[in-house]
Amino acid sequence: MVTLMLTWLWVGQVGAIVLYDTDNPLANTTAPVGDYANSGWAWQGRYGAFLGTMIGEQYFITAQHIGVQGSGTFVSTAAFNGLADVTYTIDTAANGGLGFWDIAGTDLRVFKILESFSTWAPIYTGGAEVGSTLVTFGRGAPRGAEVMLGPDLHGWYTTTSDGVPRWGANVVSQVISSGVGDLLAAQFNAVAGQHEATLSHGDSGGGVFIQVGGDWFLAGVNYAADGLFDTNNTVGDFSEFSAALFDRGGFYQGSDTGGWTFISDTPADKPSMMYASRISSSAGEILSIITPVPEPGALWLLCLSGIFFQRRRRGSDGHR
Ligand SMILES: [Ca+2]
Ligand SMILES: [Ca+2]
Repeated sequence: MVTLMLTWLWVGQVGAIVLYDTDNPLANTTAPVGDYANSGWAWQGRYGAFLGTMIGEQYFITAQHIGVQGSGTFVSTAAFNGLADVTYTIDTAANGGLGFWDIAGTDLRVFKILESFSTWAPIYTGGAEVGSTLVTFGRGAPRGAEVMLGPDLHGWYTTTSDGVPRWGANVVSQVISSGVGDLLAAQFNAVAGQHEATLSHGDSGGGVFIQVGGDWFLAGVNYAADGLFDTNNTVGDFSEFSAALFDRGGFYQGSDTGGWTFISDTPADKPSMMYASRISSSAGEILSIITPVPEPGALWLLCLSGIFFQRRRRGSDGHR
C-alpha cells in the first residue's frame, strides 16, 4: 500500500461526474446498460443535495463531509428504481439519538431509515480492488470549458453542480492511506469510448462499485478529486480553479492556504485522480452496524449446536 501524505491535502472536497467522452449534460443520466448493467444505479438514492447507497434493509451509506442534510429523507427516485419516487424517513433517534454512525477515521457515515428498503447493495469485503473496473454515481457538474496550455488540451473546468444523477466508469489504480482512512484512487485518463470519468462538485457521497464474479459490490463512497489548480503560485489573485485534468503537467496544484506544487509538463500525461473512501477497510465496522445482533438466547443455542457438532465429529473418528 502506497502512503502519500500530501495527496489528501491537495484534494478538493468536491464531488460531479465528468466524462472524457462528452460534455453533453444528458449523457449517462439513465440506468447503465451492457457491460455496466446492474452496477449499482438502482441502489442509489437522493440524500439532500447528494447521493447515498442502500446497504441494508434499513441502512444507507454516504459521505460525512457533506454534513447532515436538512431534508431528513432518503429518496429512491423513479430514475433509479424505474417505477416511482419512494421517500424514506431517516431515523433521527438512531445510535442513541445521534441520528447516524460515523466510521471512525474515515469520511464514511451510515444512516438508518424508519421503513424498509426492498433491495440493497452487497458491500465489498475483499482486497482486490486495484485493477478492477469501477462504476461511480454522483450529482455533480458536467464538464465545462476547455483547459488549454498553449495549443494543448489538458482537460476541462468543472462548474457548479447541476444536481442531476449521472454515472461514469474508470479503473481502480491504487489504494492510498490518508488522513481520512484508505482511499481507492483512479486516474482520469485520455481514453475514449469507455465512459472514462472523474468527480467534480456535488458527486460526494455517491457509490463506487466493482464487479466480482459477475456481481457488483459497493467498494467505495465518492470523497474527492485532485485540485485546486493554477497557472501561478501567486497567493490572493483568485486565479485558482477546479478542473478535471487528464494531464496536470504544466500546472500548479494545491491552494493558497496549503501551498502550491508545480507539476512539470512532460510528454507523458500526468492524470488527475478521483478518490473514494474504501469500504473494505471498514467492512467489519459497517457490518456490525447494519447486521442485527442475534438475541442472547439464539446466540447461546448456536454455540451449543456448534459444540454438539464438534463432539459428533470427534466421536465418529476413533483415532482422535
Ligand atoms: Ca482511468
Ligand atoms: Ca493564484
